[in-house]
Amino acid sequence: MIKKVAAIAASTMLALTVSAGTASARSSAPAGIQDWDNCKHGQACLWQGMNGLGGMEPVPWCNRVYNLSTLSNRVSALWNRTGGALDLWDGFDGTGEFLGSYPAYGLPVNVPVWINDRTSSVVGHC
Ligand SMILES: [Ca+2]
Repeated sequence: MIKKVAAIAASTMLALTVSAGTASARSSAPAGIQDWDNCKHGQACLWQGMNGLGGMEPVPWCNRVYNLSTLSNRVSALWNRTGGALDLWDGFDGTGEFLGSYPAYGLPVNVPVWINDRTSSVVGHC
């Protein structure tokens, strides 16, 4: 039992180390690129985990309000590869607190800490 706990702790530490390394050196290191690249050009994608890890959900855009289901209150990273800005909202149907807007053809990013796990709907502009 103790060995199992130690192994889990060790693997968690490793995951955190790898994650932090990916965040700081993403532009030059290939690690994690395959996760971001699940999002295709022309899509706006949301991830449950930071650095493009975990469950991904592409969202519709072009003047669409889209309510998240499984990723509601779980979004930690996004990549807007569409031709319009992507707005994040705390509530459903583009209501509640406005959490931020991400420009067209932007970079893959982790959302700021203050909005982590808060997005419940998105509005993709044309
Ligand atoms: Ca929310």
